[in-house]
Amino acid sequence: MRWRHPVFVCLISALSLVPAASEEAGVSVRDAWVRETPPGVTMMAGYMELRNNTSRSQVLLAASSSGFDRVMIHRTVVKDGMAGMAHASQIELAPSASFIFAPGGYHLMLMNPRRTLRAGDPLVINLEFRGGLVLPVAFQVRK
Ligand SMILES: [Cu+2]
Repeated sequence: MRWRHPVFVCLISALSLVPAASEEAGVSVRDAWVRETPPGVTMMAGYMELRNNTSRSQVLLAASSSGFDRVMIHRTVVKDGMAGMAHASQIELAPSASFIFAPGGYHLMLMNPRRTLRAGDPLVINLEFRGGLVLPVAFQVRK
């Protein structure tokens, strides 16, 4: 089975080190996950809780992942009873504040997966903050 391949196991151990690095940078990320979708679906959504551990505001400007053609910051909006999505150009985190991306609200819109992601698969999404900080975050694929 592919999971048992030594190179793949090595990749998983490297990814498990990612959260520690995120905390050193002053912004920590908790509960980062992506909802599994049926094969052929061209968009997936990612959720997480961001926390600013510094005394300065931090601004999330963009995100990217080698697993997708494009990652955008979106917000679910309901207008005239219809749910739609709006692009958010940035997310500002006040000092010591948390910001939650959750179903029905803000999400990372993951466009055109480059491979099929199944529950349990590793996935890294890079979060890009103002000032040049880039945090690689390990997301968990869940059912
Ligand atoms: Cu969206």
